[in-house]
Amino acid sequence: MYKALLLALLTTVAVDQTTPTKPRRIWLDTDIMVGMKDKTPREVDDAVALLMALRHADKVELVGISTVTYVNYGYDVTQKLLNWYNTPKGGKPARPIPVYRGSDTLRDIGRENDATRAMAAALRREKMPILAIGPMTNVATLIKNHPDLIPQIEEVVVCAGRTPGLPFKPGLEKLSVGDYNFEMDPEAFRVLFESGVRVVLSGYECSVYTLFGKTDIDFLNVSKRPGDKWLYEQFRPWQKFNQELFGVDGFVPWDTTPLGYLTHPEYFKYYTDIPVCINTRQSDTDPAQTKPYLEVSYDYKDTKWRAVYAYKTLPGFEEIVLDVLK
Ligand SMILES: [Ca+2]
Repeated sequence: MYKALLLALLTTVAVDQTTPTKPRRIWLDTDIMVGMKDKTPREVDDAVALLMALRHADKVELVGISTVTYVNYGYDVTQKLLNWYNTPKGGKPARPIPVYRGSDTLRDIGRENDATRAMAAALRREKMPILAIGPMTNVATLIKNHPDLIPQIEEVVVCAGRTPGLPFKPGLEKLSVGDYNFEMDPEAFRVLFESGVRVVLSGYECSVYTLFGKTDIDFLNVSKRPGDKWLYEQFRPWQKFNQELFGVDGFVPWDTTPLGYLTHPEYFKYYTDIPVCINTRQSDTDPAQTKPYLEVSYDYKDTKWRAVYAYKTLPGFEEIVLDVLK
């Protein structure tokens, strides 16, 4: 009996080794701004997500990359990172990944750009998911101008959304921050949800306890690998700026959880088929104003919008993210 079981296990292992699963082909739409010169350091998480996608090329294959906001800077810095990190693997030459500029203003849903044209062309060739880790403007234009392609979009995986009343207070909870990708272009999210395409929300709630601390990036500073030193010089000021704002010397790599849904879905807890609403009330970042909130709850009865909502990552996911830079 025992022998038979062991044999069965060995057979299973042998089968698994001979049938490697093919990477899922995905489109990446990003507001990457790592290293952009400004009054303060700028967000670095899109860069970590890009590197994580390249690192896990056995799980996801980037068909194309498009930029949204700061599109010229985003285009240049993406090319720079691809030159450093999209390198030959296992003797195979790196497949070039095309990069396209999208909406710069976020006020132009419906106006075609290089990104939306390229996304439409790619979707005409094959079905795939869109990983959209910035504001949703490019995706909304794609949906609005090419409704025939909606069935080709397997799902849109987004870094946004919250459960009702959840404050966004990273670190020592000293300061509220907005739901940036949503608040930059709420109308684009309306277009997305109205289209009926499958939407996965993986934002603040499931990302906030993943942290790149100082010691997690120290090795970049002494690495001989091209690119690492440059990354260190962008990441370290961002960590210090986070300490000023939120009291913790480190940064949350927000955009890695929507990517993680595609690379390591088993590490997430989800609410599936959960109703979604946009609710307007007093702003938690500027109490003199009102603002829209993108919220999910099974209590919402008067909405047709639905999503998969990732609310938690399991132990082990943080290790996977921290390993990306090593
Ligand atoms: Ca982003």
